[in-house]
Amino acid sequence: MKIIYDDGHRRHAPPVELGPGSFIAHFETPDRADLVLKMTTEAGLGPVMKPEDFGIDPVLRVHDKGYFRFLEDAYRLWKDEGYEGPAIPFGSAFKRNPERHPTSINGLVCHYIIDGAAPIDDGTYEAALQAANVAMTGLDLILNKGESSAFSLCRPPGHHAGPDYCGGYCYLNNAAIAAQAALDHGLGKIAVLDIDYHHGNGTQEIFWERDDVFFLSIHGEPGVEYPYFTGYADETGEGKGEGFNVNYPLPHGTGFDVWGEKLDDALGKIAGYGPDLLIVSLGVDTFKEDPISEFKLDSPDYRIIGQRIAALNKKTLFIMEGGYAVDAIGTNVANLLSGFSESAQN
Ligand code: Q9C
Ligand code: ZN
Repeated sequence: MKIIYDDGHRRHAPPVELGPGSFIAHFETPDRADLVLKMTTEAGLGPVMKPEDFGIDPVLRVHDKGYFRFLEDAYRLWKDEGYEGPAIPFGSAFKRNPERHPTSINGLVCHYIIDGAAPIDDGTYEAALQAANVAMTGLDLILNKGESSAFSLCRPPGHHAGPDYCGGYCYLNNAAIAAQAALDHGLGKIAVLDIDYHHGNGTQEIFWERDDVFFLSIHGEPGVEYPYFTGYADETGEGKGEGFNVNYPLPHGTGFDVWGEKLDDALGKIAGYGPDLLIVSLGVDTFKEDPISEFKLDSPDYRIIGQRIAALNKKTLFIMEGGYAVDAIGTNVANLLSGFSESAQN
């Protein structure tokens, strides 16, 4: 399985995020991607190739132009204002009117960044756009170059980014951008399976009223877990999208016995939908030793997850999302992709 990677992701390395009661070291570090690359290639996956440039058009099919321009300009405007450190909001525009845009940089930061875990630093825009290109390059391999699967080693991740906001370490929704591009290419139906520990609120929102993208997510209960506002089981989509959004919220402490049952249920629903392409939002923060998460999956479990996904026998694009126990993150991703590759029928 080809791996798409470029070390330009290192340009995004905010020193801090807002933790409870104080600033803390940013969990979403460059060495995450380095470890995933090391362990996947050592496991015999690859070859590794660089992303191609697909420009900003596929991004603007998913994201609001005003938001995208903000992402591009924010750090410069922030520095011009004389601030030290990355741009982090001190307020929330939770009652914002999308027709009204603040004009000051602080106003814009509070309008477009929904929480303290998406600092915008020097290089954030460039890295986020590159991650979207990493996703698009993986898609291109499947659509145009005869590959049946690919691993887009995106960093920063994307699934918390909505149409016009960033949050939770995410700036551009790499999985959503690839899904929309696949439809624009002519595919009819896409399934997005989100197995990151956190609910993929951004992907859910982007495709909420759509029946051509079926979104399924297994994650920590939003009552006690980030992002705290979506991920409940009764969120099923609206309009044409009714029934094409499925959430599996699970309590802290969930192990592979219960998690695996939800995976099987999700895979059964995906098989019934019959997508032309499966996109996996691949977070491994479900690992028992993840520093910010509360599920109890173990390293060998990831191989089984890969095997079960392979049994669907669909073209599959893996997009890297979260996972923070840096020593194990590489092993867990390598196990999942190895399990998939060993079991894949083509
Ligand atoms: N004390 C992803 O996994 N809250 N994002 C962190 C740390 C934000 C997770 C709290 C979690 C965002 C892509
Ligand atoms: Zn996560």
